[in-house]
Amino acid sequence: MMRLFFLTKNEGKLKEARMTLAEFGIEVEQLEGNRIEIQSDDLGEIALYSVKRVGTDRLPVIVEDAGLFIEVLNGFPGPYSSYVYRTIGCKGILKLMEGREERRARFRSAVAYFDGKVAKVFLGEVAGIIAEEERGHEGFGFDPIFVPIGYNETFAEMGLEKKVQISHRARAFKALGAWLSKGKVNNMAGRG
Ligand code: ITT
Repeated sequence: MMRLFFLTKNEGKLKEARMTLAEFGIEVEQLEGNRIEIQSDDLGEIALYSVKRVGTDRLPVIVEDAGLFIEVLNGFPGPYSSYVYRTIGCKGILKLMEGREERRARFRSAVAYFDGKVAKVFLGEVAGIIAEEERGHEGFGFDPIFVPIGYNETFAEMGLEKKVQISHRARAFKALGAWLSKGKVNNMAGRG
């Protein structure tokens, strides 16, 4: 069984990564600590820069940079989602969205992988709308105010199993899982 080391302090991210990669027979172990984050509008660039500078001998290592991009706010909070969540939270976002008809938003995820030589980034996103009020208690971050397209429940109402069918993070981690599985097959073919 393959094992990856995920540098993150976010337990919610860790759970979703584990659940998604388990389907590929990949195990995820948490590395605790801070990652270096540059400022950029591009989550892929942020994640790639971070992963190359983790400075661990526990490889392969992954990091994830994610964010909520609200259309009518020109993509805010985007790469600053973690900070905005800690400062104004879901309530602050709802306040900014008060009286607005246009409520489209998307979550984006960039998962970056580094094995000491090869670095690669995988992207995922999910479209939805910002709810009128907070609903639900599962998940983390902005889950109580995000309703994915085609659903009536927020991510916080639907819970983890349903969320990982469609989430930005699950999509990025699935792309990583597929790439790693393909590599394994190729390596075995090479050996044969
Ligand atoms: P690490 O850097 O330690 O991994 P973090 O939470 O600081 O954890 P980010 O910088 O990627 O990670 O922050 C993204 C923020 O965006 C996160 O803290 C949430 O507030 C929000 N967010 C991202 N994905 C989310 C999701 O699936 N559900 C709810 N909120 C999410």
